[in-house]
Amino acid sequence: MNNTTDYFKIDDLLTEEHLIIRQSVKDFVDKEIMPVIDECAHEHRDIPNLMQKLGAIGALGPYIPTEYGGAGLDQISYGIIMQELERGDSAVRSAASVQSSLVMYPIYSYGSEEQKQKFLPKLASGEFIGSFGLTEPNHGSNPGGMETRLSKDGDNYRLNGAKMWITNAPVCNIAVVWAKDDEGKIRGIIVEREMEGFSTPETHNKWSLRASKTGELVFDNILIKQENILPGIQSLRGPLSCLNSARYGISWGVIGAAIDCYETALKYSLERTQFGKPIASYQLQQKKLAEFITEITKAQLLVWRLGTLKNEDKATPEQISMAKRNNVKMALDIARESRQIIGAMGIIGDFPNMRHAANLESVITYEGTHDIHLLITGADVTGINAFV
Ligand code: TGC
Ligand code: FAD
Repeated sequence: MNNTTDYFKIDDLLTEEHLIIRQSVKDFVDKEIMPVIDECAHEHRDIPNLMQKLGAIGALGPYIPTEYGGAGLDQISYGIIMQELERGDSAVRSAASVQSSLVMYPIYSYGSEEQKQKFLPKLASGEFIGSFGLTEPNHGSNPGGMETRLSKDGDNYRLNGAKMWITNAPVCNIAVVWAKDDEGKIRGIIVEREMEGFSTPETHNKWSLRASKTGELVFDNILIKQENILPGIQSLRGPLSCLNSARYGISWGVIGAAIDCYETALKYSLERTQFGKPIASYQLQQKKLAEFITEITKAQLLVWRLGTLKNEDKATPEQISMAKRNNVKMALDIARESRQIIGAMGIIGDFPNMRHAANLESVITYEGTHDIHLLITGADVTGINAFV
């Protein structure tokens, strides 16, 4: 019997440091997340002090240099951390990936030295929670059409507009917001909680990512000084480069959710007896389990190779799109199918499969929908852009 989830000995491709990081994040998730996640998701509330706890284990900005409070780790370490966090819940990985890739990364890549010193250490420790505002009510897949405006006002600027579906909006201290200036160029702005005209209404009634807060960012003529504008970027390339990093993390993260579903279903199928035999002895159930571990293994190899390319700064956005698309669908399919193995028990919170499946319905939509990533691959292989 070989019931490992390291079926192709991919651990042999990892360093001693990678394995230590994985074990320590696994221990954190087992101790801090697993005991509370079902209740938090049921009650639609955050995991207590999650950001400070993630900061304490180095999960916020793992690849940001240590001089700015990050952990200075490589891209495979970042992926491994995301995988272990999402084994607990996509909301936990979401919190870490928004903070790391969508808030710290743009400040680190495009911010002034003052902005880096002011914000990065507080974001790395979890003292500050950040959010990322790209999506708008009328512009989801097509962020280039954004209506939020940054208009010149004497020596300063005014910010008007609204963002929607924003992870951690209701609880953020700062938001990295993308808006068009008077020349139509896309600028990155650091909006601070206490700025007059800034509000963040919460989005209620979610059936997915229930242990994570989602909301709007509303800008009512907010006064923005030059010191809050990222000087290093004036194009859609800015937010899309952040998405490359977050999508990469997701392509690792969802493997964690898939592994949790697979392990739960495998154990249940060996223990549950029907017609006098464990259900694991029936071919239909074995087919499902065999396919789960096959798909998990393929996904693991894909992200290991992608992480290696990313460490060498050779990963293309199109490769990242392919990995995000493939791995999220893989995890969602496993979550849905594995829930069936658990029968009626699978619909209650004692088992994680339905919670993961519901979460993954968001993951397959955010950071570029399943269709959009397919079109990115389609454009790459044909040279023809099908978006427009
Ligand atoms: P297009 O004309 O192709 O490009 C505009 C400029 O951007 C550059 N570019 C990229 N740069 C870096 N990385 C990428 N992946 C890039 N893709 C394009 C491009 O070179 C160009 O640069 P420049 O310098 O010439 O101006 O843009 P388009 O308007 O046709 O749109 C392309 C498209 C559809 C692929 C893109 O807009 C897209 O990916 N749409 C999906 C939107 C999306 O993913 N939104 C995510 C919002 S954030 C979120 O969901 C967070 S969830 C967080 C959580 O809780 O975990
Ligand atoms: P639409 O763009 O309206 O798409 C609807 C459907 O049309 C999709 O199936 C799509 O694939 C399809 N479609 C669109 N265009 C095309 C085309 N050209 N060809 C073929 N099919 C097409 N955004 C942020 O900026 N920051 C966040 O922190 C954030 N967090 C999120 C958290 C959650 C829980 C969720 C659910 C979303 C979050 N988002 C965030 C928003 C997310 O990125 C968008 O929902 C996503 O980009 C899709 O946009 P949309 O929902 O407007 O769908």
